[in-house]
Amino acid sequence: MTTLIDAGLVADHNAQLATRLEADYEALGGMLARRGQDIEALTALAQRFAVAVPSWGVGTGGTRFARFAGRGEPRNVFEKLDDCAVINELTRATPAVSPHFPWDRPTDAKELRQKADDLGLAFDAVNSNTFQDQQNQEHTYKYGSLTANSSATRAQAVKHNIECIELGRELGSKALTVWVGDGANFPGQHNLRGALERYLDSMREIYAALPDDWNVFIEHKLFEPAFYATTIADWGTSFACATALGPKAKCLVDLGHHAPNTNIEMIVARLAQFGKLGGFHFNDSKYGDDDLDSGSINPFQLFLVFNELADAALREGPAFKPAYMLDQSHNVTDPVESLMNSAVEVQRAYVQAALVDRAQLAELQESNDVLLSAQALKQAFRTDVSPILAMARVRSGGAADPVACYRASGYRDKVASARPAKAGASSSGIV
Ligand SMILES: [Mn+2]
Repeated sequence: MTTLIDAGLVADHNAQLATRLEADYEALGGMLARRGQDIEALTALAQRFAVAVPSWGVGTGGTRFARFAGRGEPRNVFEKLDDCAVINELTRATPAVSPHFPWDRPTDAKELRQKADDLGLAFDAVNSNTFQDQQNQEHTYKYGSLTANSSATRAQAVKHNIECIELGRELGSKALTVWVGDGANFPGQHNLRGALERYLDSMREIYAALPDDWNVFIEHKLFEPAFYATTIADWGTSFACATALGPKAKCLVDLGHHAPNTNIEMIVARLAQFGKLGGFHFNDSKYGDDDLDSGSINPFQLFLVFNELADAALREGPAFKPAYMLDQSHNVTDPVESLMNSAVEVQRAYVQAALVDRAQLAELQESNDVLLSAQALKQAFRTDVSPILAMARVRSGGAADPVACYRASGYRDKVASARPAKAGASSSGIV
């Protein structure tokens, strides 16, 4: 197995912070014990947490106005995997990568899987792409892909998705995420109902190609690039389609793909209740599909999502396993740093949600004690679980402070010289 950050450097880094971390951990442990909670159990829980990194997230992102390249950006999927491995080595919370085709299409899938194995990484859901045209593509997606009026275009889009399943199989993935930008920019541009009927017809063909142990995740998004009517715009449409397709079809919740102020945790509760919560694309937003770092704008919302997930896990048992993935665009930060921080922020929300005494909360709700019910959640959210997260990382072989350790490693400088800039090579996307 290859490690990209020197184990001795990580050990020295952790040794330097050990006294401080142990003191903080002991103090937090004492406070939690007075609340009847066992810090060791919470640390073990944190160690089991995992969120997948998007392959496209390690390149610098951009907007429709411009993209400002970063230093040492990965130029191909192998270099993307290296960056993903660094994130996992230091956080020990991101053991899987979610690849995107055709951006990450390998010439040899076996070689790519071996490379991932060697770095201690696995592959999570594969993502198809019919929202842009590829070189030498016969039919354009300008007017839609899975919903296109042209049957030849639809067939091409279906075929691409089936190829993604085949590639995913070779990589050990178990799910396909489908997001389409299909829709209309003008009233009258297309038939609203007809477009969704065509979508379902196309998806039925993709669904039929799924192996027995696979799922397909339907990702909805309110708007962009279709600014008048997006075909799969909301969780209701996603739920209706997943239901129409069958048990292997589930809904994917991207936190940025909702109208402002939407109660996302309630959507999570609904989808979990009806067995259709497939997974997440975690990120944060202020206005729309901003793809900002998880927890950077509204950490309370992230906590409330995990509060619903903790409730669902209690009700559904071990079978309840939604896929956790990050989906972000890092335009002004080092993507490795942003992804490490983001993984930790999602893990933080997961641990904070575990602090809620669910039996006590149920009693407070039962007796209509509104104030103390709300306070029970707030107390968990306000608890700084950073020492638990740091201890979990150290015990799993990661870094007490991943960003500090990463900077000390000089990894970015090393890849900046090893990977000279190559125009248009990053294939960073915002989905
Ligand atoms: Mn997404």
